[in-house]
Amino acid sequence: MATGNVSAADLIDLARYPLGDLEAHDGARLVESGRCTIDRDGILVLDGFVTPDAATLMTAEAEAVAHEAWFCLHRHTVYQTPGDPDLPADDARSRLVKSDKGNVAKDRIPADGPLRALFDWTPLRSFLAAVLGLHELHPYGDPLAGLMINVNRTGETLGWHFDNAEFAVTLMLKPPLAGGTFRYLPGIRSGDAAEHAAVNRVLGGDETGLIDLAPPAGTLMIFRGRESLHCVTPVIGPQARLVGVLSYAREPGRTMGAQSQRLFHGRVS
Ligand SMILES: O=C(O)CCC(=O)C(=O)O
Ligand SMILES: [Fe+2]
Repeated sequence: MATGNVSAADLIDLARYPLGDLEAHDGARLVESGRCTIDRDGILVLDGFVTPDAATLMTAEAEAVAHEAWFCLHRHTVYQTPGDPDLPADDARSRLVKSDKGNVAKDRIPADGPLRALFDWTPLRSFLAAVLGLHELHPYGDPLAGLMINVNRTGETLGWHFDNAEFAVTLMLKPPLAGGTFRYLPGIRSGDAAEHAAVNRVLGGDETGLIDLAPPAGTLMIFRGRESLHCVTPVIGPQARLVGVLSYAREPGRTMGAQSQRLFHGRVS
């Protein structure tokens, strides 16, 4: 497979995931079952979404730019806020966790490479909108955060949190040798005391109901991250965990703002 100007249609296992024609029988069935799964579980895990050859290509691309990652240690509540000093220290809304944020920004990912081809591919957006029950989706307009590669090195972790975005799309590019597990507690965002109690239980170390995923390279995940508490456990071993993060929104031109860019990328676009 050539590396320059790749076509996304050549990257995806279209026999298994017929994204090219969602109106046709097989495409419609894929959408229907994907939608049911997301509605039930808050997550859709598509293993082998990209072909083994494409996964090899994408892993190599990610490894080649991983040194461009910006790293920062971020302390935050599960709601991704700095914490509220007026609340008791044991309140779910003020307890702090830490995240080792490391990511390669979109403008450091080759514009003619496979990850970018997948991100830009219109049928992928149509598929995501269909399984999420949304009218249409647009790629983030942010020149840094629209597409990223999350990099977690040994000992690094993403603390428990709810996403700000209503859903997240990730592609595993390189799993670590051990650790680096994506861990989540489905559907606890009730907005009331039950939610806060559930958050406190998880932060206190209670593992009841937690689901662990450690997928191989080439697995696509579509996740309602605003509804489910989730984290990435510490990476173990010398191999960094590399995950592509594809960001889309209901409206065109969504950006992050200079403050977030400075915090998560160390610069402003
Ligand atoms: O790296 C992952 O698998 C998930 C990352 C995540 O939860 C996030 O970036 O908000
Ligand atoms: Fe998240």
